[in-house]
Amino acid sequence: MKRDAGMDSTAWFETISLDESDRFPGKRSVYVCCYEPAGNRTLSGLVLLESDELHDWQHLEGVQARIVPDEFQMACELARKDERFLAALRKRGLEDASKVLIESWSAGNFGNPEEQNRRIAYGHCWLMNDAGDNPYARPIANLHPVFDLGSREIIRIDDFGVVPIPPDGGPIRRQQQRDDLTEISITQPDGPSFEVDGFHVKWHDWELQVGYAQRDGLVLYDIGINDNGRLRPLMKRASMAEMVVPYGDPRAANFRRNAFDTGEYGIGVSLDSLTLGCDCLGHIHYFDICTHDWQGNPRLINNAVCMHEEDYGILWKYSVPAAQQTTVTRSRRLVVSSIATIGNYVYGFFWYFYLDGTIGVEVKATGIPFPSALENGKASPYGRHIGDQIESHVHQHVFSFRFDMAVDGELNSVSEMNFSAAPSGKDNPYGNAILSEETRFTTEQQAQREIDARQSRYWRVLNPNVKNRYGEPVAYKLLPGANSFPLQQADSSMGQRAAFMYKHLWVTRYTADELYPAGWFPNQHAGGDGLPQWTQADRAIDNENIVIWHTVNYHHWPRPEDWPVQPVVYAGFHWMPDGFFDENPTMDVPRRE
Ligand SMILES: [Cu+2]
Repeated sequence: MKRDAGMDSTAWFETISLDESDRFPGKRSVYVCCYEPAGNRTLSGLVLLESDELHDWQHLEGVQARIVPDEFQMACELARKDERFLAALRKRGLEDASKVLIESWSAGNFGNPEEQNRRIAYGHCWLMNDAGDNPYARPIANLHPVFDLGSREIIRIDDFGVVPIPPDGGPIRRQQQRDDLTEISITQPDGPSFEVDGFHVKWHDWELQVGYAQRDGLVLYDIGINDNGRLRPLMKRASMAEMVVPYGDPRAANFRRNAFDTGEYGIGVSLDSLTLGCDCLGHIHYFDICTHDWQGNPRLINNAVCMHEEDYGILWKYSVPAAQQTTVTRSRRLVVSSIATIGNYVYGFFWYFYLDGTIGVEVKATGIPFPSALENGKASPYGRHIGDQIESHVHQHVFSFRFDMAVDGELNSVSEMNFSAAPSGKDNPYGNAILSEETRFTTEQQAQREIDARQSRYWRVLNPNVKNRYGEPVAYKLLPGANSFPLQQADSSMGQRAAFMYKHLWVTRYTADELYPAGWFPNQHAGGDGLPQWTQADRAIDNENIVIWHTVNYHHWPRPEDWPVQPVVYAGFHWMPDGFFDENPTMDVPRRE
């Protein structure tokens, strides 16, 4: 394959994955992306599996493939042998480079001429703790080897001055563990309520297909719900399509930290193998995922996706006091999840399907917050003192979720709901009137919107061609959860590269290859690709095949309680039926009296 594609033997595979381009309908084809170090070339194309033919194979000028795990390892080893780096370590009293972890983070694009037309990665360094269970325990501030991952060399060492290395805070794994928490075991004596056929899942009224992409990680296809014997589609494809974590410290090289974990590294390649009783509890169905290593050989991730049912408290309840009668039903949800470890951080991506037609989307963030060393014994204005001589800087975790919608069919529309207090006056004599306003979007540029809690704002995806019992178009609403606003200047390098984060809602007309909101190749990209570029066409989106993009921003001002390991924090939102059904669809759920 490498020879046919005009590459030398050093070329490695960034991605071999399902081709979702519609280029060859009805045929099995895969998308392939390679990087050839010798020529610093990124190449991509499609391979037809039956005939082994290569199509659209091209060298992508000025583009850098994602950074793969092997490059992390290679860069770490390069630095440990580099005389300039070892000298910088000695300046800090460090003799043993094997105890130093060097991670090659994406470098961004800040216009540095020395970094143009090369495959640059920016190093961050830590000294491991003596117990060996925290490689990030002791940050080595201000020391950054700058790598050319293509030519496999260190082009320079950025050293902004010695900062004392924080003391060893001891092991994370404490010897003394409490014994007053009794065991919780979850059993389903009759087995689970779901049926699995390969990757196809049926549960309650729900049907969906579990899928995978190397960038997105978990992808759900063909989500639909059975309603009186009719399978009603909702979404053709749903995934977390991009995420970026910009940090807010402008000093030394700290402005560099803004990883696009999806587009620059890949959530899918970083999925954990999950363990029963640890990651998941109850009656679990695991899906194994087959991906590949950088030589193109298959690599199996066992237990990459976990699926199970969870009791979720009460579903609905009412009482008739006169008859001394109370009726309650129990809620439960189907949970489909995966967890990715990317360097110091760990992200869980959880999809919840509820009996009442609600879909919950939740990110669980944990791991080790990025630690830096205190310079003068005090936290900087951009960080918070969270450990002995350790601060962690303010940052945001910004996620872009992509939904190829199909609410009761392919043609959908989108509207925005806003609520406001009516002005006092003749029509509002008691000052209590609440006005509702629904605005339907007709083109892409109208549909770039922000959250607004003051107006209880949410968005509806409706199908104008299908009406409910009351003559309204059937709809699902996108209800934002806790969210935030980006605090990077929009004209900054970071702001332009992650322009998607300035709007919480984007709507685009479906185009097969528009999968990633910061473009296909964000690594070292100068910015402007993806959503801002596509939506310049301002395509029609009313009663069209449309895609919804929702941005979730988790603002993180670290706490002492986030050290040495951060308890899970949550960010997410819900899709809820909103006139999709004619009444509460759970009236047949067994009641308890
Ligand atoms: Cu954080």
